[in-house]
Amino acid sequence: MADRLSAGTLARICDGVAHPGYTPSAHGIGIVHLGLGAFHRAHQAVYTDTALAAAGGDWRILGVSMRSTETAQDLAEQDGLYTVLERGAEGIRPRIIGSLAAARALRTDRAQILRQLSAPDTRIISLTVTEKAYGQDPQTGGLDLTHPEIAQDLKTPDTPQSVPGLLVQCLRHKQESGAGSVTLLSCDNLPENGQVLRRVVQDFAAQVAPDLSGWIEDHVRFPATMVDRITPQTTQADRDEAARLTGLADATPVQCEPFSQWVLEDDFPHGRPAWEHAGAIFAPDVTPYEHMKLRMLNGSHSLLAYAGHVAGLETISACLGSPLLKACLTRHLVAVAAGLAPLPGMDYAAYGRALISRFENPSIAHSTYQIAMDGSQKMPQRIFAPAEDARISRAPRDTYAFATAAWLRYLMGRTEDGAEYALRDPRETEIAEGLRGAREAKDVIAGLRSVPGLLPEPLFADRDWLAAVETALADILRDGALRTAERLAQA
Ligand code: CS2
Repeated sequence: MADRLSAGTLARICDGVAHPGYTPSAHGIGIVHLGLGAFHRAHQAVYTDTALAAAGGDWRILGVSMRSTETAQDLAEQDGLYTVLERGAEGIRPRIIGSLAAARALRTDRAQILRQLSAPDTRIISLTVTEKAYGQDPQTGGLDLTHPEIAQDLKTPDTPQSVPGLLVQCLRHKQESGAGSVTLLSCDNLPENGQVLRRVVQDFAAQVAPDLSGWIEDHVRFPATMVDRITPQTTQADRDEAARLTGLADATPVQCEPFSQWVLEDDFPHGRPAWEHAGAIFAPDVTPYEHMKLRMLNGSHSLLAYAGHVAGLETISACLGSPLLKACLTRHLVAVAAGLAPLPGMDYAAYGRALISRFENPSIAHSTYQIAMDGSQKMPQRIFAPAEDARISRAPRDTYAFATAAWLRYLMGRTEDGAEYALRDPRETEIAEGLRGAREAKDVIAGLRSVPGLLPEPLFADRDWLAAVETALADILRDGALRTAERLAQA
């Protein structure tokens, strides 16, 4: 059995394994990060590790698990150290990351977390909490006051469970103690994620502390970001590989692709790590990058995940192994790129080709079922927004209709082989009710249109769109997702 990775054992790491090029404990905490999942640890924490090695600073991270306690516990036992396994064509490159100073779970360490969140040293609070954690009402864009967690937090604002609730509690403390301003940095896959965060925080504050609104306007920044790195869930194989390659056992390594991208608005009045040393791009307007990434990468992911999952394809690389789906994906990327505003220096066709080879990476097993999760929160920005743009500009929409039909087919909860699965969507109860008894495409669509805000107007009020989705869904139900994809690719 290998020794456990920790500050005390780090010196015993196998020769040649990359590890912090600085003394981690010499750097104080400047960031609290909410959402200690694999993505944060494969992305922002790696950028921060590189920045600390290159330029120093008190910018280590306190990582907070909003729900589970396991990851925080595992990381605490490893003094915050963990292994990133970069899986590329030339094999696996392990690297030990030192930017995480501590890891805590909201369920067990609330007081310590609140203290660090409210401390003057905490100049950045960053987030990767998934789309649904913002509690945004899809119809108004504001905070959904009926969201169960939000409704609960409004009654008990001193022990918040939700992200807006916790942030508002922290901002109140900062206001009362004169702890100064802070940057709230959303790193979730939402368009204009900074604005979304500002809105839900302000809406929550308006309910519990109306005098806080002005203070937030003056003291809190909400830069937008675009984040990208394919990071499948950690498996036992990753743990085994980490121990084999580094000589030290890691209970919670992360696996990811070599590619990584981060585009941010540079709005950090109290400084930030020198992330540019790790390749971060600071742009005055992140929106075109967000559109490109959400629509080309994430939209393609969702199309493949729904079509692939119902057809029995378990990973994105397996989907690309199907010439039918690959042709359909290639066509989708061309259509999406045609609808994007030009971005100086960016060649969308080349970006699309690179995406295909990233998706084909044979050493990354990225599960279609994982990506299929939370579709009600993902489809609007990934598929419906470009479809709506295409409606307005009268561009072809069949590829978006197919992706939508594949999602609706997924919502029926049974693969083409008849295997049942859980939808894993925050709106799954309403979806199941809407679908009760529906078998035919027409009834499925009508049933889901009765679920408020799930299928957005005016897109679904458009007869041509409705007919295209209905035809695609009827085809999928009759001939399967792959045959339907093939027909689309040949159109
Ligand atoms: C994926 C993303 O799970 C999903 O919905 O589309 O997590 C995707 O892998 C990342 O955004 C890549 O940067």
